[in-house]
Amino acid sequence: MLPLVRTMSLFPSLSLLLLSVVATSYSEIEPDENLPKTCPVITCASPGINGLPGRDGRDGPKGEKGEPGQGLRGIQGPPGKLGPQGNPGLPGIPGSVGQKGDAGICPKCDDGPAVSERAALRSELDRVKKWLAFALGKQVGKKFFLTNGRKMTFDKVKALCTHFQASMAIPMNAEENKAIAYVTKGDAFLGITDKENEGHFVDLTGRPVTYQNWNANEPNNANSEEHCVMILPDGKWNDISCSASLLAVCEFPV
Ligand code: MMA
Ligand code: CA
Repeated sequence: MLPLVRTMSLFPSLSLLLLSVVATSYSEIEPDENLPKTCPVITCASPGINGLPGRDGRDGPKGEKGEPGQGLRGIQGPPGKLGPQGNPGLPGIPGSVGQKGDAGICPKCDDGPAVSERAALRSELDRVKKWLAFALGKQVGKKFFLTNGRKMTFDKVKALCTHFQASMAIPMNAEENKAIAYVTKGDAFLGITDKENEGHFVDLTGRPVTYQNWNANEPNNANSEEHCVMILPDGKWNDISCSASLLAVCEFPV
């Protein structure tokens, strides 16, 4: 190039000629948009053709961290690992009571003789009851009516029956009434009075009598002093003074 520049300075007309040739050749070439538009008019020495691009420079410093992305959320990941064991919970409420267990076994508890002894006593008691039923009284249902053959006031009969763990005879029905009449042959106190309320007969437990077997024209409360009840030989009833002396008859539970 230098030789050309020097030559052009030496021969301006030649330079113009050369330039026109160059210009002509440039106009025939398609203009390159990427190339800097250099002025083709030469007022000074014409510039040379651009050299090849240099090599890439070294990497710059690392940039600042970017803002979080706005992309779609990913799918849920797999479950995490099992955490540590928690503290023990509070005690639960008590359960319901279980069923009764089986009877225990006790090799040294020798209850064989006691069991056989109870059976023997039960057998003998049954035989004694039969003797009494045969010799002394008459059993009706679960009652035994017995008399000791003695006469006394109402209060004495009541105390006597209580002493023997029995109660005064109270007929609850015709069968029991008949049994009492049979045992006493009549003239015995029954456990019935109207002491509390005249004309309202109740038994010794306070219950109004439901079964009654009054004799004709009874109860008449003769002399206004008859608040107890007696059974006659035929089983009929008569109200009588509690101070009268009549047979004691008691009823015993079987
Ligand atoms: C008569 C009769 C009865 C009365 C007794 C008292 C014999 O019967 O009046 O009602 O209770 O006498 O002894
Ligand atoms: Ca009477």
